Amino acid sequence: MEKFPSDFVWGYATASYQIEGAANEGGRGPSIWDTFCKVPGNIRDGSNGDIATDSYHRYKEDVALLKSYGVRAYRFSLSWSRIIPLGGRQDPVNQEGVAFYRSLIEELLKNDITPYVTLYHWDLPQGLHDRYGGWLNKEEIVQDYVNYAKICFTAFGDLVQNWITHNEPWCVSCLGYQKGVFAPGHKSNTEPWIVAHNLILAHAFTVKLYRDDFKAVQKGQIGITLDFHWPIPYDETPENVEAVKRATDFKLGEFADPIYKGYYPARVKAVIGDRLPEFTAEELAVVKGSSDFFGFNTYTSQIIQDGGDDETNGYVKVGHTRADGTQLGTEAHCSWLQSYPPGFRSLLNYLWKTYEKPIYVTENGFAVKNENVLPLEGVVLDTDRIDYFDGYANAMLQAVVEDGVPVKGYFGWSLLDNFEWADGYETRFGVTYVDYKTQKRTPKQSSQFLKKVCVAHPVFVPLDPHTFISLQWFPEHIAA
Ligand code: GBH
Repeated sequence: MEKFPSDFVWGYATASYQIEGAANEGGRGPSIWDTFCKVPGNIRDGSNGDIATDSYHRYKEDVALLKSYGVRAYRFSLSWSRIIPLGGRQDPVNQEGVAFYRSLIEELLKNDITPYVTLYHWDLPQGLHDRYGGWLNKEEIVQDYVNYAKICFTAFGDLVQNWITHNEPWCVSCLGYQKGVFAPGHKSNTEPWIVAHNLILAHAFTVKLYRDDFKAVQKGQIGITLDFHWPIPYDETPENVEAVKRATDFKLGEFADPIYKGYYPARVKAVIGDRLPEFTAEELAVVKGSSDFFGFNTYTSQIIQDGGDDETNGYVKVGHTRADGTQLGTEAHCSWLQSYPPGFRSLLNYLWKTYEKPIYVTENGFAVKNENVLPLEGVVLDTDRIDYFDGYANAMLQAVVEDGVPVKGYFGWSLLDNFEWADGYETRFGVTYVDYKTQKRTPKQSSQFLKKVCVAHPVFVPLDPHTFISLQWFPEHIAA
């Protein structure tokens, strides 16, 4: 019977475009998501982030909610185009935007809540996309991103000691430039690799700037957040076991290997060939080792089969149904997500053994099916979400206590129901129900469940029989 360490960080996460609203207020310039949402068919319910959860105006109420949920950390993102409306290094800074984030940070600190600040959660200033192609233009975007980061470190770094450069660069490059299901909606087989490369460089040169010019005084840490779901082979045929490794390299290794080890994965190079840019020696020196921790978001596990035409995942088919026809776990409102705690434990072990960095789980959460109507009595009994958090917290505890994985913190996704990108407002991930007509916030039962976990650090019973650890597909990681 064991507990989480007493300095374990518990928090909730959000992102600017998903919650702020006030799209045309406070001097904010448009981002590529404002533009993307206007194209009919891009967002399932035809909605956008113009109002979202109105957190630009209601941030004090949101901080009060965090406080009432017993967490001591909050991960949120800054809207680049609220700080620099046109985005570029020659463009004016919007002091009203800076003041807004300053007020939010001060409100958090007043309530003993530590800010974890993401610089980029997908909302590129439209100005940069129009001016030179945004993430496609290495010479320009890296300098503009570093300049934006410098403004943020200067404006907030006296109060912020935890920085995350990018959120899920795989989603930016592959969903934005290959599948076209996220902004800016491009469909290309060359662009995603250029964008991925430029995202890595922008991240790395920003970390260098922080370490060279800010860290000594501000004493913070800085890293990146990647996304990954634990892959399980459909069966033990060599093709499907190899497919798992390829999927891992394409989705995780594409970013993690350069940043933590200093090279692109061989399997990605072999398939992408000269569409994959190369780092110069000087760039590589900056890229390698450019993250103080391993930030990652994870939601589910995936059953992987060789084949298909999806290059972004490494030509594998992704599902949740095992060879014997059974499902991995409880289905969510969105088809890509099923609850499967054992995969979380395995993933934490894999990340630690492969990359050897302390880990922050910067997002983890569940969208309960058909949660759209607030029950009349105002109590949202979100049992599937509670079960999810229970299972995932247990799996994490086992990774920490039994396997010795240094997980430093955990952020539930999300504080509030919010704008779920291409899903619009139908899919709800919050521990707080938001009535989008009135913006009234109602805590769901899951918020009270997680409160017990993080306030009391209760004792969990380790080794629930279903939370086995399964690293057998990566034999190099099995302890002797
Ligand atoms: C995270 O993305 C995001 O960081 C967060 O903003 C978001 O609200 C949260 O998760 C919940 O979704 O891959 O073509 O089937 C998680 C990664 C990327 C998973 C998009 C679902 C669906 C489109 N997500 N993906 S596709």
